[in-house]
Amino acid sequence: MSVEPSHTQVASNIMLHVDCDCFYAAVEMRDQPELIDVPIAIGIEKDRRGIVTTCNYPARKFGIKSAMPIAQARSLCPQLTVVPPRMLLYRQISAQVMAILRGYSLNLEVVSIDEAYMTIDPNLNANTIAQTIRLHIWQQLGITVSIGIARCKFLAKVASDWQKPNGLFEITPQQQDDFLQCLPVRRISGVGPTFQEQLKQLGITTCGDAQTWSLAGLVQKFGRAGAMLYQRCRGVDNRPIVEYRVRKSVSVERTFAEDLSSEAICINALPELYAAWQERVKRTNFDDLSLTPFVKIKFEDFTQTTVSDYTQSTSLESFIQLLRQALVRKNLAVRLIGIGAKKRQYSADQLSLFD
Ligand code: TTP
Ligand code: MG
Repeated sequence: MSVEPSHTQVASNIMLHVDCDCFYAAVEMRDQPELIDVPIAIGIEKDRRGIVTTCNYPARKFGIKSAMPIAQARSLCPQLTVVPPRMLLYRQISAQVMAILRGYSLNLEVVSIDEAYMTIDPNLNANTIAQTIRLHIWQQLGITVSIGIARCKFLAKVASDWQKPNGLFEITPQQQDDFLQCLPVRRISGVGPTFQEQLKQLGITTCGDAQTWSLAGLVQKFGRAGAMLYQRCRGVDNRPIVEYRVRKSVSVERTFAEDLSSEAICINALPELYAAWQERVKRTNFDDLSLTPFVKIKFEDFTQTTVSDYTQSTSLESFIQLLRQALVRKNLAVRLIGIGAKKRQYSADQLSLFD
């Protein structure tokens, strides 16, 4: 059966990806303008193990990044100003950003504290709307956002990053093919360092390179990830806007000032983490019976491992048992312990019972 293209077909919606620029740092610079032109990082420096949550663009020039130990950031930039985070304020501003966005489209998906996808009517001028949104957020909240415009989520996200900070970039349907030819595959979310390396071995570094591969070839090499790559490198991404996300896990973690050097010391650290985790669970709608507990540890060499067991309950004893299993995987001191629980996976049939 052949399918004739329909000329009356309604053009699909235009996708916008909105992402605040150096979000936590932007809020601090707004409130303390003397920080605008100096390198700053947001984090807690009270012990040697603090981590950079984010940093402003002057700090990025020194190579400082999110998730880097503050000590390392300081060695890259001795004059770095470290500002403690004000999470409550960031959450409030995040809610205000999202409220502004909802004024422009009700089809909105909040992806993280500073990022959302939204669709707009194809008959409207996306560029004008995006500029209006950027100005609106700047005037009302005093922070800048970057916006990407494209025909799907993946390209809209690439586009919002393209001219960061304070940028606006559109990939029009006419430009899309040329844009993809040169786009590095590492820009596709899901193509991490290991996958990138495997692709490089095959001579694939850009989406254009990947397009020369057949679906069967990519699937044979990489399974589902190969099928995803086949689609994305052609600009195909049918993921819709998901307005309400269901929280799938609740966890807490702690990086210790000194590495924990024995099993007993690690176990001693658990009750405090467990209490913090229970507090967090109380604030969500998690039902104890549907949870699978897990423990994550990061060793002194920065490798990490996670153990979970759906047959276990979420009692402190269960977490201790999981922690023991994780610890035997490497004979190294422990830098970080995280505990948490995730919702059990149900089949589609079972899920419909809860609609
Ligand atoms: P991002 O949007 O990833 O980063 P950003 O807004 O700071 O910078 P960019 O201009 O590149 O978008 O994350 C949003 C916020 O989430 C960030 O301001 C701080 C927080 N965050 C962490 O706490 N830890 C992390 O590892 C990352 C990546 C972000
Ligand atoms: Mg951001």
